[in-house]
Amino acid sequence: MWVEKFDNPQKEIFQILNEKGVINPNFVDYLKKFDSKVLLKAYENMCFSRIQEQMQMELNYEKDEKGQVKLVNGIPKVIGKVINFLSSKGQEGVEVAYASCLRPGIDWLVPAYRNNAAWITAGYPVEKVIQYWLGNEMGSQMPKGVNILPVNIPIATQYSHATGIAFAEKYKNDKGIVITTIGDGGTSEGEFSEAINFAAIHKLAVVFFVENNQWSLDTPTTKATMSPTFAQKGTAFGVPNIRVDGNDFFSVYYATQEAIERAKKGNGPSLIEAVTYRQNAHSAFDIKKDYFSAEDYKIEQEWLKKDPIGRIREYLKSIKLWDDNKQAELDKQITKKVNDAITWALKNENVSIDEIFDYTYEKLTPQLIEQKAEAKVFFNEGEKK
Ligand SMILES: Cc1ncc(C[n+]2csc(CCOP(=O)(O)OP(=O)(O)O)c2C)c(N)n1
Ligand SMILES: [Mg+2]
Repeated sequence: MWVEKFDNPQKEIFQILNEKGVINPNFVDYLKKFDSKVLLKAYENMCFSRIQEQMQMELNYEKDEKGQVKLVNGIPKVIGKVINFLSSKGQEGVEVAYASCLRPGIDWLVPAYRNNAAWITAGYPVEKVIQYWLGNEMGSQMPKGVNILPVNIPIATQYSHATGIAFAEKYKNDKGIVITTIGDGGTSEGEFSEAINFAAIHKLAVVFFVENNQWSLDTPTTKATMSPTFAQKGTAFGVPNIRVDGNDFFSVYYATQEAIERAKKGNGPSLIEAVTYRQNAHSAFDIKKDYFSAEDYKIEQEWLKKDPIGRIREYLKSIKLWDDNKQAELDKQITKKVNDAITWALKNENVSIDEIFDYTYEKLTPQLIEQKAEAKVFFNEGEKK
């Protein structure tokens, strides 16, 4: 019976450099010719994102007199300095790879909320990223020419924004392509399907990513869908799709370039499922222990061996592009840059009361005028009487 034969031929995961450092024999030449500048920059971005995330997260922890993070039952004590943060640790391989393919000022990145590594790579200034997570929405204001949409909390709406931008690019005869990304859980939202379908019908230049990091908050992927893969969801919309190893920078980079070429020729969107792993808890306020079973912790150990940064570092060392001295120097530079960014963000942490009230309506309503005055008194921003 045809129904029983139903399966996805692409259940297999495309890899160029696997977790043991073995190169796919069909791609030996591809790696040999890979631009070392692009590769080193990508590696730096991965390291940057990981160090920055850790330093930023530490703003949220209470520390003792010696500067050590205070632990309660083995978990850092949170003080709530950061409104929230959703870490891309473990997903740097996929995020840096697709963001490295964007042409600054031409193409668009339409992210979700867990895309720090992609933001940094695509040119979101780190001090603005930190300012946003400290609670000042001015952090979402991109410098001119940086085509990144703000952090997007309502799941899947970014897919529609991406399709809309690609439609506008086509309408205006512009040349930008759009990369957007969603989590595995996000594929259950209606907008996931609506956006892909519309983009397929109009042959829009969008590359749709699914970052399958095995978890949707506390729900494992196995409970999120009955599809054998997320990639095959594209088949229903007539959209070419592939499942790649999201911890292998090269396979993601290669697949993205192919999808971009397709889009540039006017052949429409593609869907790439990057199979990866969320190494941190869901967010700055989430505790894995509350829902992880002993088996989940075991599986996690296996994933940690596939870490995207370690894998690329070993490869770079094997081709003599990297060593421990270079790493120490890079870590030092990143730490300094992040420290400077944190200092700036802390100085620019507070948004003014005017900013909060002034931009929804052209003219403030009488109620808002009253509320603004009250807020100014409450927050001591009013004129001193
Ligand atoms: C429309 C909408 N519904 C629910 C939520 C609450 N929520 C925040 S994160 C999350 C899980 C998402 O998991 P996934 O799509 O796999 O992304 P990940 O966090 O793993 O990157 C949910 C349900 C939300 N932000 N937006
Ligand atoms: Mg997920």
